[in-house]
Amino acid sequence: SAKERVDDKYAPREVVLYQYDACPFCNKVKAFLDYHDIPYKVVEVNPLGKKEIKWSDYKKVPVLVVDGEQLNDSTEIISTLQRRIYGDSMDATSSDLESDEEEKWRRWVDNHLVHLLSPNIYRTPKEALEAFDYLTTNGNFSTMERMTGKYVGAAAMFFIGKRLKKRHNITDERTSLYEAAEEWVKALDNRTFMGGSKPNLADLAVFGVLRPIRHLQTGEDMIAFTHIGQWYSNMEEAVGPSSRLR
Ligand code: GSH
Repeated sequence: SAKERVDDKYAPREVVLYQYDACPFCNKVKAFLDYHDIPYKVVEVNPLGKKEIKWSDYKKVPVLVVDGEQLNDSTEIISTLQRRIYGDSMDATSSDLESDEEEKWRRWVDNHLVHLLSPNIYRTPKEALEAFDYLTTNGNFSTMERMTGKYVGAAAMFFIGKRLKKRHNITDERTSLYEAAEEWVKALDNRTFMGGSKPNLADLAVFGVLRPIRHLQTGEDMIAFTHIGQWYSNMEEAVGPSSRLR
């Protein structure tokens, strides 16, 4: 199996993820934890007020608390966990070659791929409504917020999507997303995963940010109109079921 098990010696004891359920950055961290079968608790943060992270100076999600220690920023969190899990056991020579590529594509996810998501999922009023409905179903909102939020929120996101599109110089959001998907497939260069027979951190990052949009119209279109589907299925199988504690 492509699954990675963590040596008990390095496994964290208690892991708590402060998140928004559909946030791409949070989903990167979840993909890493799920893949490594690291059990974690989730605290769903209410984005209006964020009282669940009042105790923190850092005001974004994800925040991961590992055995009492706070880690911020998805990429930092994953790098820190990776170092702790593998530390000295990493074979320096063979991994050095890969790490340039791996790092390059992890940066590509943070600097390019994530910016394509909002303009796509909120592209049309219909899609904005679908996406917003999905986000609020799993998110931490009061009934009142949920009810008033649906149309107002979807409309707001529709316009925010347009503004982000402009800011990141995107002319056609679907074309840009399809191009990104094909760029990734090309980078795989016929390997099952960028990491070879097992996913590396770039595979987990791409998969993580795409997972929350997979069953929205955007995700369905991306699977239908690009060649990313095979890799995506391989990732689903490699990552396996969530290790989230209920
Ligand atoms: N670079 C950070 C990471 O990779 O974790 C970005 C995290 C981020 O921007 N998170 C968003 C956030 O918390 C949610 S998707 N925004 C602040 C807010 O909601 O007020």
